[in-house]
Amino acid sequence: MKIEKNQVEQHNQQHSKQHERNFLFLAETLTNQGVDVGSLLQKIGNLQIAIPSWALGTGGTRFGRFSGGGEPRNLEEKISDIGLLHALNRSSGAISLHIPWDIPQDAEATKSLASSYDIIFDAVNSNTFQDQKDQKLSYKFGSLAHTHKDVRQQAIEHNIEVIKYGQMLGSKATTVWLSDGSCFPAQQNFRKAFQNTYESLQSIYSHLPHDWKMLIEYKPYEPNFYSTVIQDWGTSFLLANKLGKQAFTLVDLGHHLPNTNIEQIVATLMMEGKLGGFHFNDSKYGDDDLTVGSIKPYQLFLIFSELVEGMEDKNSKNPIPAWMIDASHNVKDPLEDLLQSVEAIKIAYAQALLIDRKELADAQHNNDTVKAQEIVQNAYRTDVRPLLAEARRRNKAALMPLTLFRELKVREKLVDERGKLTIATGL
Ligand code: AFD
Ligand code: MN
Ligand code: MN
Repeated sequence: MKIEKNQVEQHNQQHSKQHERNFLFLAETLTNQGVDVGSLLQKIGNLQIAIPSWALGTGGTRFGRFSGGGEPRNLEEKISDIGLLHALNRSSGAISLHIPWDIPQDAEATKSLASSYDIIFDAVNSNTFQDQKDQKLSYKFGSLAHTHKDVRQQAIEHNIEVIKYGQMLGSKATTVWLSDGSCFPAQQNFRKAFQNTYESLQSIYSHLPHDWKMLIEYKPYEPNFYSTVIQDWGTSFLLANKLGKQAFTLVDLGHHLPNTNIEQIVATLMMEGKLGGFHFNDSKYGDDDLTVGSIKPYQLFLIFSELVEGMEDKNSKNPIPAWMIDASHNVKDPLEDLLQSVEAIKIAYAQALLIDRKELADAQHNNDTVKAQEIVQNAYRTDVRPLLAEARRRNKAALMPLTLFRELKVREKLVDERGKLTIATGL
């Protein structure tokens, strides 16, 4: 199924009256506050968020998985699903592949299919947290950190292969997330595990094309419960610094222990020019992978406040991070969930753009705590949704993507096309 331009236009016409009223009112209020609404709309409209290929099917837990129907059965259908999202919001113009789940059979054909939907290839992801059917050695006790050299070598070669697939498709980064660690005290020698990981990453890094980045994720626990080799941002940052200019830390919002001050991590990494990528999701307990902004929207906004400060800093050496959603949908329709996540990201971004940086800097300098809070909360409490809708309208996307998704009965049509019992690869 494909969403046609005239279906979007028709929807926009139908809803334009109400939208214009909302937008004009907000635009006037913001203009009176000294905000340049034109440039704000441009920034909001330009932000693209990559969709991971593994988030298009129903996710599950170790207790089970309840498939929703019409899930994409192969890479082509995953690309076409993202094409649907992108047609609706013009903000999801990139896909992130997980190898070996998404090995392209014919890279040129895959590339041209994606570009027919205006989609490019974001970071490629390796998988050494599972054993594949035809795999010689097991990753049960780790991959890049494994005690045995031949296992480490196998994992290194897999990562190099992932980069090769990415090159064929025009990706510019590879993301390494390791499940390596231990479940019990004394199971693993921390120093050796770290050193092995570092040396393995060095081998992979030496195969990185010169215009590529290596993004290193960290995670405090799961699937290993006692220790994780790259447990926190400090360890990832340490590795990235040791590896070199092309290595960066990737922040996944779900990969922190409760109450961690993620916005402060973001600020520090950006200051050091080492924030390479971002995985958005939300979480109550751990790596819950819930819809972005569904649990802690204020935290998301504060994180965006730091991201905006980092991005708008003219002296910053940090590249613009690779934005991606890394979520899992257990009860919602994955496409609807992703539309909600993109919307939440853009809301937080727009609100962060509204913060009066100069006033805030003054309040901070004068230790005026009350004023500093007022400034950021004033931005946070602004209903920016008409700005998002207007930015979409200007990009020829739908005023209300989720409403149009339902009006067009997209899921019903996908179930008709693909069947009820399809299952997408992923977790
Ligand atoms: C993990 C990580 C990582 C990985 C993904 C696999 O967040 O991004 O690639 O899940 O599905 O928890
Ligand atoms: Mn992630
Ligand atoms: Mn995760």
